[in-house]
Amino acid sequence: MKIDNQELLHPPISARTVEDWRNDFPILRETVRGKPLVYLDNAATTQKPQSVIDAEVAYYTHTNANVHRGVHTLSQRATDRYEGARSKVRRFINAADTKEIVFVRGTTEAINLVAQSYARPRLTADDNIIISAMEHHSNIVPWQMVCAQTGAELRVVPVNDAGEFEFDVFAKVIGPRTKLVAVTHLSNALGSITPVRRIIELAHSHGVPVLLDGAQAVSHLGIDVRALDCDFYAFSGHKIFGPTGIGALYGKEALLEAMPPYQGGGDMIRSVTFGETEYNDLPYKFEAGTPNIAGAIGLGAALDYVSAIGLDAIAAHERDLLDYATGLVSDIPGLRIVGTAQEKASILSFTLTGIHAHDIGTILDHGGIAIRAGHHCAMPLMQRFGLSGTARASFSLYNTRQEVDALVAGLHKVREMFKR
Ligand code: C6P
Repeated sequence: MKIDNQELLHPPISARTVEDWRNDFPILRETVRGKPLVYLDNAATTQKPQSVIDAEVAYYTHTNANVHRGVHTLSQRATDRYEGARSKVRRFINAADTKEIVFVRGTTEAINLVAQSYARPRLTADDNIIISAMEHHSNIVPWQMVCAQTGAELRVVPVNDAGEFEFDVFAKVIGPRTKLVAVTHLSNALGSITPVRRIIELAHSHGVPVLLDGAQAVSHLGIDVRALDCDFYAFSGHKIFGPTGIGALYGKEALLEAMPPYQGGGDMIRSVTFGETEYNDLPYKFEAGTPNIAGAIGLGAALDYVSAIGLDAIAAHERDLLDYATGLVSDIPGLRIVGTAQEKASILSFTLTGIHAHDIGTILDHGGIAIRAGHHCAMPLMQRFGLSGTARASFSLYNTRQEVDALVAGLHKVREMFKR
């Protein structure tokens, strides 16, 4: 099948049901240990609709060539598709220009890029960077590294017992020597939504730019980088139904323009002699080497898919699942929900008294139910709650109330097994 226009693959979705959405995802027909797969590990990675799989296959079947290099037809086609994907990312997050969209491997690489290219040249031993206590390691370690390189201080805004960002502390911690604020938009371990508008407003009143880690938020909350007025926004394609190994860094043009390249190599140059190199324009200055062309095209297809359904419809469905699951698990003796923020989305993290999270995950897997168990790459946050880890169910558009029922039945079974 030749696929030229992904938009044609999905009819307007308002009239479609969750059952239709499920049919778009072939992996949901898999069985695990003889049971229908119940996939509740969407915060780790989402499954891929057929249109994304088809887009990658179509690219390799009909278009594969390197980009920005060839005069031949295939190379021009590949370049058009790759740059078309960049336009889709721009539209999806409402950036002003495609110059502001840098393709990267994912959120992790995007944050490392900003740490090394924006922060490092600006930091001295008198400066500081602010993060929060609920950051993923990807939004902690790059800042620790750059602080070690420059002598700058890493300041951490605490979260309260519900897992909410302590804004009042933030207002005290930010100061004249703060060079950057980097916070998650939606916590992967708690589901808390960070008050990013207030954070950005306050940071900007101090002249401090803000990076948002949008790894989780991108598939649950509508992102409008211009309305948010954030300075950098990082996300991964695989968490929004796209392929692994591709993501995007949004940066305001003036900031990106002033930053040196992150890596050197082909495509990021305009001219090279042994004496010196003139760098390419944005965003290519930050895309050294052959990029993940198929991945970018797959990401474009994923964003088409989400846009056709509409994030409002997705969020409403996920809200229903989260409320339904929260109500049911609250009746399970010994179950404690970790993360009870007022503003929350799509993630249910919990512990069961006397039962290790890995045991919960393993027993549920025997029933075909996939959740994540452990520290969720947020070890300092686990320490804040005095835990080694939690069990985490995370919902997506294709999950159903029946699947939540299966999870709850599985948790009752876990308790029974540990009673003996
Ligand atoms: N969280 C989870 O199970 P990468 O690996 O670069 O695509 O994304 C890293 C990352 C950064 N920030 C947040 C808030 C995240 O949730 C993640 C990835 C997965 O929670 C895998 S550890």
